[in-house]
Amino acid sequence: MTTSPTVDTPPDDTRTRIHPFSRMLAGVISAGLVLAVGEVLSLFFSPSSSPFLAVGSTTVDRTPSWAREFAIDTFGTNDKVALFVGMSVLIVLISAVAGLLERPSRPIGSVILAVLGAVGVFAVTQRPTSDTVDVIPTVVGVIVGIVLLRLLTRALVPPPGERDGAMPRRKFLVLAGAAAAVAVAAGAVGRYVGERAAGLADDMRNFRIPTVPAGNAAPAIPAGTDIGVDGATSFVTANDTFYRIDTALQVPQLTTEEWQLRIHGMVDREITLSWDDLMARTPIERVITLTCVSNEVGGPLAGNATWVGFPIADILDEAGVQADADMLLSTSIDGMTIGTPVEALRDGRDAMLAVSMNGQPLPLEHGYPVRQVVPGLYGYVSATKWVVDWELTRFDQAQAYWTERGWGERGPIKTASRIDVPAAFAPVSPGRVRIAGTAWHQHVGIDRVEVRVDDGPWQEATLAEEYSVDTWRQWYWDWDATAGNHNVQVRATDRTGETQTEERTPPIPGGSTGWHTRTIIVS
Ligand SMILES: Nc1nc2c(c(=O)[nH]1)N[C@H]1C(S)=C(S)[C@@H](COP(=O)(O)O)O[C@H]1N2
Ligand SMILES: [Mo]
Repeated sequence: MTTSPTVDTPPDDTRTRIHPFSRMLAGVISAGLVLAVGEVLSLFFSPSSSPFLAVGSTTVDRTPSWAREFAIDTFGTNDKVALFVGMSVLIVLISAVAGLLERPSRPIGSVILAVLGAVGVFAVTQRPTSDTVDVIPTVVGVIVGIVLLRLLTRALVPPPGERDGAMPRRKFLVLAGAAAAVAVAAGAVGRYVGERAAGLADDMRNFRIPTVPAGNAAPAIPAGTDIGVDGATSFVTANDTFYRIDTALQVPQLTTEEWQLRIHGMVDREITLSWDDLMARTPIERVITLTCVSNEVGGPLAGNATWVGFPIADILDEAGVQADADMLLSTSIDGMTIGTPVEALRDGRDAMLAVSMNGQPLPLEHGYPVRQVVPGLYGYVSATKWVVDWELTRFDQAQAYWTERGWGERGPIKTASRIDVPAAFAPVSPGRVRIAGTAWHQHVGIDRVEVRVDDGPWQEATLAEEYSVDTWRQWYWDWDATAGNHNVQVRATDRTGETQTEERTPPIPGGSTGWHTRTIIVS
């Protein structure tokens, strides 16, 4: 025990000279909180925004080659571990000193933390892929850490008039304990989630699209499937503009190694497919247009892509579907359930477990590593992304997610057509105007598209070349526009001869109906 200060010794500095161990602890815990806050916030930015990792990576980048060789020689494949241990020891030492030097009236320790933070900020800016905003996790972490250090240091000062004992004060212990617990928990969560993301990035980088035998390749896409009108829907939709619809607040992160598909229920044999099992099968390649039941008349929720995957029917045959099973209830890793009529999966159409979209692994948002694609059914009854479970069951025994919420049970696609060009409110001059758009009725086909202006006679539009009945069909029609406001309308007729109904119905429960109308101002 040191000499006790007298009541009239004013500066807290003297009094905080007690409890050196507690003060060092305060410094270390504060530095830990800086790192933990940085780690957690980095999840919302990029991996290179984690201060600890950024300092580590920048150190590696800047290590002279003799030191690097020394490290590899000495630590072998543990060189990364050695680096992190070394960094941790250094941080503990520096922050212990920071804690020791911090005084309520002389924030030397805070300045040391700020300097450590500056090193972190510098390291983040040195990362090849970092943005300016990536320094935010470090900066916020340092501010939180300094606030904690100041609070802890102040908690060690006994109130005026009170003689301090040998034990750190209770307020300090509670605060330090809580902060340490928060730092450890946050740091662990941050590291875990961050590592998962890094593992997934690796998995996607190493992903090999299965080689499709020549006989299973999709026919080449003829140039005539595109109509070449600026602003009109292109035949193939790029992955990054493909519509995305799902209930996932956070995109599921599932590696090929973690993925498996369990097939059970009304089957003769339960099967669990691993990624390798799936890859051992023979893939097919198909061009298929996907559409969403929630699409309003004229809406954007449709896209067309080249998919590589594995026929669902063959897998079902291996499991042996029992005669009275009429529903495949598929479940995704995030718990979405989708009920698909077994008939649609076994009637010869190209229903597939897709693993690739337009020559790329499935993008994460579109179901990496495995999703279903079924021509002719809306997505909500067929296109399960991140699919991991198949139960063969019956429509009178099971209900899928959207059916429980009032949507139709089976979801066959309705014929749809839409005007893309001229765009809404686009300035149009009198004279020849090319009106263009797309139309679809997957697995049935589009035979005719008609356009009319101001309730005049229907005029037949020119159709693009048909790729297959499973894809949409683009169209255009040339109009001699006169000045004024005009209503242009479109309707399509499918291969069965049925023309779209004029009756407007909302998307729920079975998809919207009605003719798409666009007002065009010609002046
Ligand atoms: N796991 C999961 N799969 C899902 C959904 C979902 O919410 N979760 N939505 C479905 C719906 S409603 C549609 S229209 C399609 C959309 O697929 P996309 O986002 O790849 O365009 O995915 C289907 N698959
Ligand atoms: Mo959908």
